[in-house]
Amino acid sequence: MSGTSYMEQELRSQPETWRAAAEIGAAAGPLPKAGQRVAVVGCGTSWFMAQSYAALRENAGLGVTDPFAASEAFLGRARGYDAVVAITRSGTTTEVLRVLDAIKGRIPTVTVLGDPETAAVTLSDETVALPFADEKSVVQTRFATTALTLLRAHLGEDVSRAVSDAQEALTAPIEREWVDAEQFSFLGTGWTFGLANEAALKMREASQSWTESYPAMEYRHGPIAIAAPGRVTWLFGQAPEGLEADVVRTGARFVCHGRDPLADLVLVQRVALERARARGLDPDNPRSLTRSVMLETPATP
Ligand code: F1P
Repeated sequence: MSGTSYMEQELRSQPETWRAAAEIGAAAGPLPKAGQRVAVVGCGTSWFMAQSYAALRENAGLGVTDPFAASEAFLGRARGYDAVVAITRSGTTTEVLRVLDAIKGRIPTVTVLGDPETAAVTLSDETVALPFADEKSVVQTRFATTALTLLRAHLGEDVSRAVSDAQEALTAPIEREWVDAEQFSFLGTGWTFGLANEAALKMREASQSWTESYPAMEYRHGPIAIAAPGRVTWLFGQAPEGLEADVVRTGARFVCHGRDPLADLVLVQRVALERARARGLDPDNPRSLTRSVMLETPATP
């Protein structure tokens, strides 16, 4: 691989696209208001961003927020949702379109998307388009993190430290041990659990690596059995008491940085790229993956 893959160009633009999204998010827009009961849906990377947003919104006391994989969304009347947020880079993912179609006219929807010329726009009541964060690489990096930055800003967070930490994460050294490691377990708590899921998916998609992800406090309940020399346990955010010592005892490498956790995900994206290069893989065209999953059946069964 040359050093000019789309994935590399796109991931390097994140501080800029985050800044732009923060401005949009901070302005009043169609995103859910404080107090509304919200469901958030997406697939793959977009589902994991939904998980992070939901935890942030709930923890900020802004209202019930439930994340769902679009294919497993429970949006029945009894749940009383005031709004559904859909996240999709492509705007063409079948499961997301099916959800939008099924609840049209019943629950107000707002879709955060990369491509505004797609079916998701016609099926949504409102949209927030981030075309400047859309991507050519199949493997998503900047759209996902830019969408989450938009949502963080909309929740009232000051994301300026995240932006400067992302800048720093673009030049932080990548350790040889991370490129060569046999296995990664990514951990998080609260909103960083979604980031852990996304980090694990990124490594699988871009570099066919063996990765797992768990809520940090679940790790000792079985998954730590996988930790061993030559393997890495990477934690986003604050380490629960005693966890580092427990991991170090296994001989696995424990990694936990002080930068904003979303910026730490940028470093993992770079590690995924390096691992792809080391294995002669093209991260822009990963095995068995396409830009979006478009199933043959129409939106309405
Ligand atoms: C969602 C998604 C990607 C995944 C794969 C298939 O796309 O699941 O996260 O990497 O390429 O599509 P989207 O709905 O955000 O466009």
